[in-house]
Amino acid sequence: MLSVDLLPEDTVLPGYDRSALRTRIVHFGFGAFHRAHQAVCADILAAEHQSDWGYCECQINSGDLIKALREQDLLYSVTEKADDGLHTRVVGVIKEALFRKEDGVDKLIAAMCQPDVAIVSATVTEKGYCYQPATGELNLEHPAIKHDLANPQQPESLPGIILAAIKRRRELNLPPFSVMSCDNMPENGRVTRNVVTQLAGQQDAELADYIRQQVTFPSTMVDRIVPAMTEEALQALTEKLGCADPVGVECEPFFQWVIEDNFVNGRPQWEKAGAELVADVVPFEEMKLRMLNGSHSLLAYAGYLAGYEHISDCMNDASYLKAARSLMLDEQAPTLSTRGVDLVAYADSLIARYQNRAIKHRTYQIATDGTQKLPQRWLESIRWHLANGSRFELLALGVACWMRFVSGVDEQGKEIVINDPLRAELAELVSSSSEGDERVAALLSLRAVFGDDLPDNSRFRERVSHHYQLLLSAGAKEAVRQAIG
Ligand code: NAI
Ligand code: CS2
Repeated sequence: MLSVDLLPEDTVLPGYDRSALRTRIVHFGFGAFHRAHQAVCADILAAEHQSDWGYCECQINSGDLIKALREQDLLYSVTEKADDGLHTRVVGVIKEALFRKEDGVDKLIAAMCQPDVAIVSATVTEKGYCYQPATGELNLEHPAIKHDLANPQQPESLPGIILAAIKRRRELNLPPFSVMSCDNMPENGRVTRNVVTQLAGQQDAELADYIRQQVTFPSTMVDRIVPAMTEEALQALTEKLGCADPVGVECEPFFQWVIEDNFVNGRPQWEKAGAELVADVVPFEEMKLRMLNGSHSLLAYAGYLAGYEHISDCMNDASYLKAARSLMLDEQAPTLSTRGVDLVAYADSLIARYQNRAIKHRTYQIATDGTQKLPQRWLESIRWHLANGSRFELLALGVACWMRFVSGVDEQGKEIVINDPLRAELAELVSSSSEGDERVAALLSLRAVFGDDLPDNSRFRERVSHHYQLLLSAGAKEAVRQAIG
């Protein structure tokens, strides 16, 4: 358990009066990323700018971290790691912590109905929104959505729980809150608005209208590499801190947060802690999702297949480094609406971040949930190239590597455990197709991912098949080498 007295002397502790904080933000998804990003920003505001914006942290599924957090006075540590050293702070802005399975969903809804609450935010991974990745619309066939339509008082999906709180606040004559997604989706505010209003529309058209008119869903671009903590990383952290911190996280020093300034009920002065408040987040999101996350996914699938465990291991292979940079600059940058940003400098800064060997970011972690990630990271850019007649060899290689990965057997014949909400559909497509072109055609038929256009596009299919065949015959390292020409 975290014990503040045992921590190294240079640890930054919450030196402010924690009792002066109020629960003004309810956050869903107390994962590694939130702990090292939005919560740190709030902590800086409390420590340096007398902010009273405190958090209620909520977990919809698992509760272990919430239990551990409660045992250590709602405190945890964040350690920034660069090649040349460490920097630890203890975050003190959490006022409450709840999880549905123990506390019950009523408590989560009640937390959002406290008069002081002005913002509900989320980092629940892309799949938590129960949407169709290809369209950004609510997936009415999603089991949790089906459950919530049948049991609107006892919801279990993020859209259902937020909807119940909006409805309750309205009945209580309380002002609405803003709903802010901090997940890696394009126009994450629009996606969140879609799923919440579409779910409302299935039950109560008037409530759906109220949401459209009264609730805002600001979009955000979020960036900080925060790898999942492994047993080994937690053990090493214990040695560094002088005590265990099961809620502790490690991350890179880099931090970026671009927020659409569209809040109905006030917001913290995030700009004082380094965030950028803008009118339109789309150009920032596109740049980050395609250049950073797009290259991450290529390195994740091609790297995993080649036996590279971490992103920094991929950077030791000159072909992989070149492939990542070329994907960013030759295949993603031309598709962007971003203006006034030096994209070459941006690409170089991304490569430098990937080379941080102190950050153990597993390729397997980034390779999870591919069906939820491919559209925004690669497929929109591929559509752009198809329309413009330009080359997209590395993007096509990425799709082929994903197909090879979800086929479930690595280059040494070992099983790959697939972690993806469409795992069952993927397994069915793989087991009912023979290896080679038939497998490519089968996986392309997944319209929830590839939409209605790409499966029938012969140029796209041909380039993916080409790389897929090469992966089968020569392996990932050779396929990457050939793709960079
Ligand atoms: P994590 O695995 O540590 O946490 C995921 C969180 O989502 C957990 O709180 C989990 O309970 C919750 N969750 C998962 N499925 C859910 C569902 N169906 N319904 C409700 N809640 C669900 O992952 P981490 O690192 O915190 O990342 C979360 C998301 O944050 C990513 O998917 C991404 O969108 C975003 N992000 C992550 C970054 C990173 O480097 N880790 C950086 C930038 C954004
Ligand atoms: C990664 C991201 O897990 C993934 O899919 O690409 O979480 C990445 O680390 C962040 O977006 C960096 O900000």
